[in-house]
Amino acid sequence: MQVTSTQQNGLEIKRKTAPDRYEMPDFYQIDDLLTEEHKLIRSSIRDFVKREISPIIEDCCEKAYFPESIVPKFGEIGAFGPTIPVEYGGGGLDYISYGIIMQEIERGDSGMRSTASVQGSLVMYPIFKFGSEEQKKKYLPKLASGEYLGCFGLTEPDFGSNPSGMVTNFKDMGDHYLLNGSKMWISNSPKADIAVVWAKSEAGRIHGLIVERGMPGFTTPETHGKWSLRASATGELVFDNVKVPKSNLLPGKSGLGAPMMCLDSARYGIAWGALGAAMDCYDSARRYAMERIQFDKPIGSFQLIQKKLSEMLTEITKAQLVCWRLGVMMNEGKASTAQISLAKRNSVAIALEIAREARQIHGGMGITGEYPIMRHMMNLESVVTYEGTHDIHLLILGAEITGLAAFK
Ligand code: TGC
Ligand code: FAD
Repeated sequence: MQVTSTQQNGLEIKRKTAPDRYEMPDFYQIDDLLTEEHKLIRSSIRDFVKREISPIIEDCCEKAYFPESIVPKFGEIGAFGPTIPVEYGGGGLDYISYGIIMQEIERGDSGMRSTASVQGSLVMYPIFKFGSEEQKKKYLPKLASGEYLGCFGLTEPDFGSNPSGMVTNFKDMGDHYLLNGSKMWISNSPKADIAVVWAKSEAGRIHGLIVERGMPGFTTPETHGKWSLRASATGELVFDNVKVPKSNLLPGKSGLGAPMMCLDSARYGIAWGALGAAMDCYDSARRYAMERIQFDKPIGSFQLIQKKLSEMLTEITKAQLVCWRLGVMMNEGKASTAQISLAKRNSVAIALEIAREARQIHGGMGITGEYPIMRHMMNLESVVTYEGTHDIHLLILGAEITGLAAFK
């Protein structure tokens, strides 16, 4: 394999020239359920990932480096806000297209998908859904093109699974709001131009506010030492008497339901995305099983390896059908939060299990950056926790089944 290098922000980033040989499994011919436009979108995003992400991603993860230059490129290929109407710079596409885009990007890397899904579902979506016309015109086209990068601040140091307890708050000062508090574990925060921040009013009601980089008292310290999502920039949002113009409050909806609606959209994207990571692990394991010779035979000829591959394909096929059907319901506007929880929880759980089995099939090579397995596995440890943990989604389903919420 040949390796060349480029300088990015003073850091040497290596670019592998070995081809990315990914082929997607489609055992139940789910392609027949897609339109020509869906397939065209998929092939263009797949080409982009093979060209722009696969050659650098292992090195970026090794160096814990967020390749910021990907942001305008995501804008160019329409990865930001695919479902937002064209008049605001979005793609005007359906939810299946959105799912496909997230799947192809996360096939490359979960951290890269985080960058895209936070921008689309957690920054552009709330501005589109709850913002004033002036806010939509001001921010959405710049977010769609990648001129602006955004982040979403819901989680706080003491309030993760229980966001309704948040303490970040704002006071009405007559001609502006005064924002205080902090958010933690925020994807994109160290590089973001704007943050959609959820905070309580003096009446204790949750509202969304758009906070811009450069507002005095607003800082975004980076979180270091992550062994997961290493190519994604994660950080805090700290508000120390930040003066936020009144025109930056999202007027359309208040209460926890507003950020939860954004999470419905983002969790849907993750259901497709994590499946992309699972398919990349399966594809690599299948190929390795046919190429690796032990006891004078390809290891793929042994029953135990075939069992692993067969079980992987079974879970992938089931999850593909769940995601596709959920996409159809999203398009019809009838997918419920619990239906989305089932898909997010299932895709991430099967992806983690497939990554672990694929790691075994690759033997010792599976722990190296020659193959994508360990990187996907470590990334998925974040994906199983963010946007609602594995157990929180189980409880959302439990509440749907019984009518009894077991959170508190
Ligand atoms: P609960 O009493 O159930 O609800 C409070 C109010 O919110 C409303 N609501 C919804 N409305 C619309 N859509 C939804 N999906 C809604 N879910 C809830 C609900 O109707 C109620 O309204 P109202 O008017 O009656 O007050 O709330 P709870 O406090 O009991 O909490 C429920 C729980 C635990 C399910 C929920 O809070 C939860 O999902 N917790 C997990 C938190 C989470 O997912 N955080 C994600 C942070 S963002 C992130 O991780 C980004 S990672 C990005 C990346 O890099 O990809
Ligand atoms: P906790 O809520 O403290 O949970 C700890 C454990 O307790 C979990 O196993 C959980 O399932 C369990 N638990 C909690 N409550 C219950 C209960 N009622 N019943 C049973 N078990 C329970 N947040 C944002 O707002 N924006 C972002 O962009 C963002 N990006 C992130 C990026 C990364 C890399 C990570 C790791 C997190 C990110 N998050 C973000 C935060 C993420 O959403 C939270 O980590 C997640 O919601 C869980 O909160 P917590 O970490 O505080 O865990």
